[in-house]
Amino acid sequence: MIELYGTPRSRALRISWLLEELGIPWEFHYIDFARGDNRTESFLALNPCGKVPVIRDGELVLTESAAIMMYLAEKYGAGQWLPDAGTAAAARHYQWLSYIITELEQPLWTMGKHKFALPEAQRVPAVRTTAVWEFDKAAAIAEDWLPDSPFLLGEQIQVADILLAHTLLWATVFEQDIPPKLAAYRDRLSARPAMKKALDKTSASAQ
Ligand SMILES: N[C@@H](CCC(=O)N[C@@H](CS)C(=O)NCC(=O)O)C(=O)O
Repeated sequence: MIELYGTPRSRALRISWLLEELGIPWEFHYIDFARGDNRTESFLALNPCGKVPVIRDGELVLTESAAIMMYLAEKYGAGQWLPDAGTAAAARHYQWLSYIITELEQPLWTMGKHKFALPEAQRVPAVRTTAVWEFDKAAAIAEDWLPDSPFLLGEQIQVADILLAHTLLWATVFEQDIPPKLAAYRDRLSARPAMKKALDKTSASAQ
């Protein structure tokens, strides 16, 4: 049984969504930031950063959402969720993962940090204008790169699809304009039943 620590709509949603797609049993531990659950000694022992998501799989405790996704897909994906290692498709998949995290998520998170996540004294509101500009530039390129196939690498959904769709959902929460092809892709991916199941299950634990 995989244990997932997080809050329903944080980066933990990438993991809960993928867990539902993989169809493996998992248990959710709600980490309430307002209550300080991420600052307790027991949580900091799992992740000294005090951040979610964290998973536990037997002896293994793992942090960093992209690393967790890759691990779960490799171990439980039955060869369906990642391209074969060493192929051009795998290289393209790595390119997408890196682009999503460093070019799309980074400016979004900069917006979030300077709006609500950082302690008030550390927030610099003007940084948000730059982050919006950076996000728009990166999203325009992703829009050009988005293939006509159902998923990023063709006919088969891969880890990077969940990561991109989740990041685009975040962009929407942060009220960013999303170019039309990416918006349609986000809507199509997030309509998958696994996404709703993940949200329902984690939201029920957060009551
Ligand atoms: N690079 C990490 C970032 C994790 C992260 O920043 N998580 C946020 C929620 S989405 C968090 O736990 N924030 C709490 C805090 O910063 O105190 C990942 O991808 O997992």
